Amino acid sequence: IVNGKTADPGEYSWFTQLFILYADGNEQYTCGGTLVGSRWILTAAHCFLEDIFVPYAVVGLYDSVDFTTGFEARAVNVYIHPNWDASTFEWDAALIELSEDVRISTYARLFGLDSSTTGVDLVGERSTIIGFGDLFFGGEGSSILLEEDLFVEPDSVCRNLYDSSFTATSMLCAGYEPEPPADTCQGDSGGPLVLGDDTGESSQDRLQIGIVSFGAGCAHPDFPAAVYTRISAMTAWLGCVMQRPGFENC
Ligand code: 4AZ
Repeated sequence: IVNGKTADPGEYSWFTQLFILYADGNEQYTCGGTLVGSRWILTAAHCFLEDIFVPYAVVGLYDSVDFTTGFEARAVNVYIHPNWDASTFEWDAALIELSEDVRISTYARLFGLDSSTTGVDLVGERSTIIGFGDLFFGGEGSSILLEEDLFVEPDSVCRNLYDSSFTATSMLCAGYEPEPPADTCQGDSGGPLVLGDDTGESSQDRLQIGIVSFGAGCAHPDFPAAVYTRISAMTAWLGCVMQRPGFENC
């Protein structure tokens, strides 16, 4: 997160960090996610683009080197959205199945998803981004969980910035006010765009409306908005996978 502020411990208890093992043996935390079922983590499909393996997830992580607040669980399966297209980034969503149910605590809780039918107008709503991603383009990640507020923008804003790369069916546009320019950055992918800001209702009552997907640079002055996966377009697939894991036709 660029220009973010430090979250409070337990404030984003459904926030999950994925630990990724590369084929060369390197281990890194490269993507965020959210706990959306007792043993299900929602993240971005593009987190699996490289030759990688996700050995485990830590739910409720606040400090990247201190796992005591988090619940660590092994990943056993990854379900990629069937319409995911790696060349266009359409339908950028994946569900990770954990080997066990997450033990719910002050720091690890379930998160609600936007289950409204597609078409509910979110434009102009305040929203929140959260993550351990880079502090500036080409920089390093944060060791403490950061958050910042954005606005949901009209689709036309991202169409103007990203041309035909933005398709509103599976994508949502969210942007920042110029000062200070907050944005998601590398390493925040797979994390949530949350409806509402932290001045309103408690984060436990809030809903996830997007997944960090792509953008040009990070808080670049020419690109004041980035692209998020539209959760309301995924409702049927999410319900199907979590209710019938392994079913071929979700
Ligand atoms: C990334 O590389 C990334 N500012 C994610 C989001 C944005 C840029 C890059 C949007 O994961």
